[in-house]
Amino acid sequence: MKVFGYDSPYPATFSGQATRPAGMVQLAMSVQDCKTDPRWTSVESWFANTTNWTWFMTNKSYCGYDPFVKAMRSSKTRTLSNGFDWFADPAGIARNILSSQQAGGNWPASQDADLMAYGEAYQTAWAVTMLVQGAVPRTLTVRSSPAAGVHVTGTARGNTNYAADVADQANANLVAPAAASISGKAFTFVPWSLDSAPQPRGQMSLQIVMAADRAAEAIYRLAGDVNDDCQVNVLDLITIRNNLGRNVAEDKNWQYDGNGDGRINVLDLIACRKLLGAK
Ligand SMILES: [Ca+2]
Ligand SMILES: [Ca+2]
Repeated sequence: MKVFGYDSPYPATFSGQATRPAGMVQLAMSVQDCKTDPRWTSVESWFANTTNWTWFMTNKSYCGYDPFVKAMRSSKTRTLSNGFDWFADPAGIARNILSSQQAGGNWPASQDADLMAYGEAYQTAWAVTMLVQGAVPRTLTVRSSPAAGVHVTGTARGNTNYAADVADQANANLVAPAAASISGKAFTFVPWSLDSAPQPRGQMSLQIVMAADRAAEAIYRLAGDVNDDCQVNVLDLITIRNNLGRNVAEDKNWQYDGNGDGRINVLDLIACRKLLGAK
């Protein structure tokens, strides 16, 4: 049987459990949108079939599991097209591998004729690698507004805008600089926004539990620029006027409190007027 050019002396169904995922690894590494490639979808749907999956699990062929884990991880496939969590589901690969672990912590030698001679150490190394690497990493998207180009430090550091891979369930930390120069203008950090929820003002360090893909945005302000157009002009005065008396704790009203005294009143209009012309 040939799958993606692999040839095998084994019967079709047996060889497919290693050649199918090995082909998926190649697709994940060499085709940009591999998940829409018909070669991928045909093989993926094979694994998404419960009967095939049960057969795959029953065989306990780590020679097949290993490329499958690599294919899923490199393509960031957390669940198959039938919604099945191939790693963490009770019928998934993680518990299947763990169910073979022996009291001493090791795994028994493979029952595959070709691999048996390599013994317990070989199978144990393979099992541990799959358990550690199998969980698909989460994506942390980090942006800054009103413009990109801010250097964020912490465990998931980078220059905005960027996306970082973080291990599933791990903690990530982002630290925004208090001041940033964007297109030659001096901006001041205000708050982080995490998954669109504003965080405390002035808190530059953000702790994130990566139990899902998450999105953080560092929000900066040019003093006086309340409508986010990177200029301070009459439109900002009008915007403040339209929000006079509003509660600063609600929504994004804090941005109209230019002098930071917790109220939106005429003093903020005066403060903004002094900044007119700043760019
Ligand atoms: Ca403005
Ligand atoms: Ca105020």
